[in-house]
Amino acid sequence: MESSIHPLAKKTVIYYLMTTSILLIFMMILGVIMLLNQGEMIQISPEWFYKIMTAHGIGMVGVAALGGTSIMWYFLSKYIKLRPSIFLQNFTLSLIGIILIVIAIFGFNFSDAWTFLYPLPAQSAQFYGVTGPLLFLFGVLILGVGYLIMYAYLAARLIKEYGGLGKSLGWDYIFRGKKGYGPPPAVVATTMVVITNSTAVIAGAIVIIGSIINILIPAISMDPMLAKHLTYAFGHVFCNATIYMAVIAVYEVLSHYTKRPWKSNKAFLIAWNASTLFTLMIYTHHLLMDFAVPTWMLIIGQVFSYANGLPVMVVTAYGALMIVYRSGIKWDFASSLLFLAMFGWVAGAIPAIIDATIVVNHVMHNTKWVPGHFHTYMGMGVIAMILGFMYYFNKKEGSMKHNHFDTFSIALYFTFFTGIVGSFLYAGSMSTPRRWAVHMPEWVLSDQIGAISGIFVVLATVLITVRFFTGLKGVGKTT
Ligand code: HEM
Ligand SMILES: [Cu+2]
Repeated sequence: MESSIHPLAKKTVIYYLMTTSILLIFMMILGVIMLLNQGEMIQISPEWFYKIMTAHGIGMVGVAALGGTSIMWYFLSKYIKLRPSIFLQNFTLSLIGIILIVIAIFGFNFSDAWTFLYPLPAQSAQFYGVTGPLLFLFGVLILGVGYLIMYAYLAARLIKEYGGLGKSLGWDYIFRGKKGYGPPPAVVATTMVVITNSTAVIAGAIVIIGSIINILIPAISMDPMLAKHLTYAFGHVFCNATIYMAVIAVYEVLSHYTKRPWKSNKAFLIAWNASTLFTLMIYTHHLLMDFAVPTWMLIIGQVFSYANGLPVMVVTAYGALMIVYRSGIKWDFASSLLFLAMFGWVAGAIPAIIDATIVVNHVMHNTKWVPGHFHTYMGMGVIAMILGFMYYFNKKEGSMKHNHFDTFSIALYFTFFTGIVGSFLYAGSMSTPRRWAVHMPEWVLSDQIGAISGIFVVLATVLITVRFFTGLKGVGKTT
């Protein structure tokens, strides 16, 4: 059953991981620069701050998506024969998208944040010219098209192999009383991501095309409220989907290490089905401040935000504890990173649940509390899973072995990432607004603590990345 991965797909995994890790380091440096500026340790102009913030936001989402995709493809290949050219085309279109985005930001001053909320791009087009917003929007569109093609292909493959997406989500076991275990977790998770993220990317494509038309022909405009709905239906779900792709590594790697299969029992299948549905429903928590949105919609946003990730998180955390319990598992770089990552994910959900409460949201939203939450689940969850997968890949496909150096860099990463998110959450609880280039004197200390922690996180990530690149030499022999 082991690695039936096509040699070209294996090479492509390497392209994905190399791009992910290098981009990650650059984006982290941009994050540190923002904190150094907010902490008054360096001074950059507000124009530069917002360019950097835009690049960091979209770049990090891209990093998580590329890393997550490589995990999904690598493990899904164990169960279904996949055509590597599709995997490679997604990489190519992503790369083209990234290049256009970089040119838009640093060449043409696009700085409307990665959420490109309509009508901001049209307004800044009047200021800096249409090239920046158009390049940026086309960049994101091309990237989205790459994902859409990949998801359409995966959907077709899942339907062919399992007889339908309902079947690959285990409906036979949930609704028709079929006995035994459902499809492998990698298949269930991929189905969930295909359904939710295709929807998200289509919503994103509609609003991006609308925005592009509006920039070219200002007489044709969109309803800003509708545009905001579509934008967050895209942004929220796209970010969320990265973790549902990356978590496949937790299932596969922990079961490989413990030599116990991670089976899709009924609770597991119900959880994934529930999260599929909820993920699509809850983006309205980004609109809790918009009084024009009908109350029932906001209540759905609130109630299901509590429930959203919980089912999958609970079955995953519980499953991981059970599979590890008395298994005599050998803890090394991959198994420990993936185990820790799961708790980063759980920890990151707690501040989100607090913030999703409407009354709290009115105070906390748009404060640093929000970056505090998503940096926890992205940085210590998704990214840690991707780093864990990088080690696993080199160990499984090459000959890399854990050493004390790895223990050190992993500890460094988690310790100081806790410092970053701690400083964000603390700043948020003092009502420090997010997305402000310049901070009041009473907020500066938390920024400085964040910046110093950030420098150590960059260092840890550089160490891990260097290990990854040197470990790849061993993989070269087998590809
Ligand atoms: C060394 C690590 C990092 C540092 C120092 C850092 C720092 C920052 C800072 C200072 C901001 C702006 C906060 C504000 O609104 O005032 C920010 C925003 C953001 N970061 Fe990070 N970050 C790091 C890692 C990450 C990672 C790993 C991810 C995701 C994978 C990420 C995703 C984002 C996103 C999506 C935003 C929002 C941008 C926006 O508001 O438009 N960051 N980060
Ligand atoms: Cu959201």
